[in-house]
Amino acid sequence: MATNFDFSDISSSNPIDNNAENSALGATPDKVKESRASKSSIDPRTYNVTLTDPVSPMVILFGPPSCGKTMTLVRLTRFLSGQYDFMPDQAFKNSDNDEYQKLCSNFNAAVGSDAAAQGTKYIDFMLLRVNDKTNGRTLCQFVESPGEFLFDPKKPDEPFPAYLNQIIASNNRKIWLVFLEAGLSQTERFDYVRKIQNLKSVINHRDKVIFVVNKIDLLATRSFIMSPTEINMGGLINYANGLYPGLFESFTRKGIFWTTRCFDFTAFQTGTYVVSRDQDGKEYKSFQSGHDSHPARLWSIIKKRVRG
Ligand SMILES: Nc1nc2c(ncn2[C@@H]2O[C@H](COP(=O)(O)OP(=O)(O)OP(=O)(O)O)[C@@H](O)[C@H]2O)c(=O)[nH]1
Ligand SMILES: [Mg+2]
Repeated sequence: MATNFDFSDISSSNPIDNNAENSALGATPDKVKESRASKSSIDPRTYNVTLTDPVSPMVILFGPPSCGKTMTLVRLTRFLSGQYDFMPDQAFKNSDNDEYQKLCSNFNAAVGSDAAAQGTKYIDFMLLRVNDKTNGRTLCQFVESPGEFLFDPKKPDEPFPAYLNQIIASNNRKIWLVFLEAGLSQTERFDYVRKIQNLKSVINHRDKVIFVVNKIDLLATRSFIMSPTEINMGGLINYANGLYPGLFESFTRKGIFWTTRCFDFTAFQTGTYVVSRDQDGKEYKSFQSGHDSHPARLWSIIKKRVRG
């Protein structure tokens, strides 16, 4: 996990995408430049957060480092920016935390930039309210944090961090977006299954779980894409079941004559990543959004679960 935001190296010379999506988000070079921040001194393992909204459902992104949690949030924010305002909650962390305040002020600019992938180092620990533009109401709140505090493959038995326990203990309804990563080794995947089962044992039985196979465009899962709008979900869930034995079974209820799956399952692609160089010849990862069908599919599941 990187806690510092080093957008500054690229922001001054890197052109901001000029598409409608980005301008809707207000991404200007100046705003991106403002997104500079110093290294954080917070230890999220013991850090206590402030949850100011005890009512709106929470959507918690859960997964190992680099599985694509932040970029999923970036992609959803871009996709939904016409309909919803994404408002970082300033009170989530200490109000005197400069870095977090800068992140809150400049979140939309960072999300709109083609260097957004670079900025995930910065957009890594936050609470984001999703407000309906028509009436200002908060539909849900996304919780985003570094994967190493959720499941660190090197320390699979680490207890959950303080902020996650606070969230678990809160009265808000919760929707867990659990990322499945084909890139983990077999041992890591087995450890991750145990971790998710551990999570299941501490969360409310009414909480919803959505399994998300991200990076569907990678070689291992590409064959399940029939067309940009059509995924072979049956094939993909069998494949994921083979990678993560016992996982779906723990979220399935069985009677003599019936079987009920207590989870949703979907595929996702945040976008494409191309290594580019800025005017100074410095390398950065340029991000272009993937097909809209991915955020549309995921959002329709989240919205359904948010509504109960
Ligand atoms: N091919 C491909 N790569 C992806 C996709 N989504 C994310 N990635 C890659 O994964 C990297 C990490 O994505 P992040 O969103 O920062 O991952 P994260 O889960 O937030 O990681 P931590 O914050 O460290 O826990 C990106 O920089 C991309 O290189 C995808 O849909 N397809
Ligand atoms: Mg992240």
